[in-house]
Amino acid sequence: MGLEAAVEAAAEFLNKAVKPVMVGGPKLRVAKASEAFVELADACGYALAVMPSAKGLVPENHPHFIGTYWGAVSTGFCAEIVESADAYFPDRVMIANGPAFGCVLMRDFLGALVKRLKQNTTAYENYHRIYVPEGHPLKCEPKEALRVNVMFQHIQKMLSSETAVIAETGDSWFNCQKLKLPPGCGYEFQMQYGSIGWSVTAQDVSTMLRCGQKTIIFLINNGGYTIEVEIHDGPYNVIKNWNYTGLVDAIHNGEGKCWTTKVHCEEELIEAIGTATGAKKDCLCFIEVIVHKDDTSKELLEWGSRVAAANGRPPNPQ
Ligand SMILES: Cc1ncc(C[n+]2csc(CCOP(=O)(O)OP(=O)(O)O)c2C)c(N)n1
Ligand SMILES: [Mg+2]
Repeated sequence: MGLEAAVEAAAEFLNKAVKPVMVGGPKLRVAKASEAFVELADACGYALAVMPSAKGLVPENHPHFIGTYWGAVSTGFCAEIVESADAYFPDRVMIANGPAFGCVLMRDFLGALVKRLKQNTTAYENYHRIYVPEGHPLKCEPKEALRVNVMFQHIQKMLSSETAVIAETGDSWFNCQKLKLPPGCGYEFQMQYGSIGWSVTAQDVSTMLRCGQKTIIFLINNGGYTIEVEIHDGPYNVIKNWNYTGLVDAIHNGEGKCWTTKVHCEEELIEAIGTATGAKKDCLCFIEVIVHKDDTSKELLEWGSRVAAANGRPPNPQ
């Protein structure tokens, strides 16, 4: 009865909306509701966005997919559509500011709505109208110092249904969010705590070698805590440079299959990826990518200045 009442109220509300949008969140994973979410999107035709922490749970090749909704650092044209929508699916069944319905499973709720919503493609059509495709980085000069956006073009080409991206905290947050995931490509991202090192630690490298894992690790050596630089800079953001490939070689110590290299330019990166996916594909491959200390994504600059402003506010009176 709870489900029926929730579906009834939601259908009535959404069928009156002018340009509703669906934004998938990370609870789709625990609710095992990704499929029901897509079936509903197919049935109602709403524009489909994803939260950064839910990347990988919503298919990016869906015909109505409009990108990642992340406030000011959303993918192009996505925030404008989401923020101009007049109806959203909330994370529990609460209709506008009105009644809330308990004891409803997300999967059941989405599945039941499939039969009740009228088609409404307005938000997607608006997105499609205003969308201008992204530019691509300029070609590199021979032996030019490697730029991060050039590197990510090559990582993009490595992705398939056989791969999963594990995005570390730092500027990789933003660069990995911009990857277009092909169907079936996994994605892991740590948003709530943003704990650095969560994606890989020295201990993990040792365990990966012991277990014969064939992970490819890109260590982006930009000489510092760049994400922190963009929030608040100080000498503590410069880190002592280690011989990172030497560190992995020491962990390897002749036991297990391991290959390491350092790259400085696009030519070396292409060669390293060729080796990691070819001759050394049965190894754990560790590629240290050396880039300029100020080579950041534009999203980090935008996000960093907003976090700095929020941190600099006087405290709220209690
Ligand atoms: C365990 C932990 N310590 C400290 C922080 C604060 N912090 C967030 S990002 C960051 C720096 C990340 O630097 P790096 O891994 O080099 O990535 P970059 O920003 O340079 O791409 C720090 C110190 C954190 N989030 N978690
Ligand atoms: Mg760094």
